[in-house]
Formats: sequence, structure tokens, C-alpha cells
Amino acid sequence: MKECLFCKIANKEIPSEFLYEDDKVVAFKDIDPQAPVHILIIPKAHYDSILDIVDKEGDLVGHIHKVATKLAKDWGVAEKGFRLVNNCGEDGGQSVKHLHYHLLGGRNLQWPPG
Ligand code: DGP
Repeated sequence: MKECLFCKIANKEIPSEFLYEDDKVVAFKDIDPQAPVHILIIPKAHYDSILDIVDKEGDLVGHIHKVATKLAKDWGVAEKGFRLVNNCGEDGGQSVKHLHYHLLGGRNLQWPPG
């Protein structure tokens, strides 16, 4: 989508350091980290939110989870634990309307979230 911030990042119109890239997804550090490790994993294709992922895109979600576990291992948080978060919609705290998952780790994360 033309005016979507994360589309621009995925398309390299906005320069970013990718921690991971393949044909379907990219990962990069969150600009406002909430934990020592805070990585965003996004599909290259635009989906407003997880609500836009219909059955045929189910493998994309599985793929994102695989990439997240790889990054958790690469960034040294797999052993002690981490959180993989998808915020959806206004009450879910979604501020960027391009599907993304937060990988958070490196500290003891509290529950419930605010
Ligand atoms: P959410 O609130 O779930 O929609 O998360 C959006 C996240 O995106 C938030 O943690 C901050 C991050 N973010 C917003 N703009 C940028 C940006 O330009 N670059 C990077 N790296 N992260 C961004």
C-alpha cells in the first residue's frame, strides 16, 4: 500500500537494517524497544491486521512463527523465554495498520499486559 509505513520499510523505500529477510517476511528492530530484544516481524505483502489473514494465508502465520523462533534463538532469548505478540485493532493497541508481530525478550516480562 502506497502510504503504509511498514510497506515502505519492507520495500526498502525507508532504509532499515533487516535482521532477517526472505521472499515473504522481513524483521527489524522496533524503533521504541520495550525489552532488551524487541524485533518486529512483518509480511512483505500488505494486510491491515490479522483479521485480513484468511484461510489460504494460514501458512504465512506459521512461517512468521518459524522466523520468530529462529530470531529468538539467534538473539539469545529462546532459552529463558520470550513473547510473540500481535496487537489487533484499537483496543488491541495496534498503532501501525500493517500486520506485524512483536518478538520481545531479554527481561522478565509481566502479565497481564497493560
Ligand atoms: P503496534 O502498537 O502493535 O502497532 O506496534 C507498532 C510498533 O511499530 C511500535 O512498537 C513502534 C514501531 N514503529 C513505529 N514506527 C516505526 C518505524 O518507523 N521504524 C521502526 N523500526 N519501528 C517503528
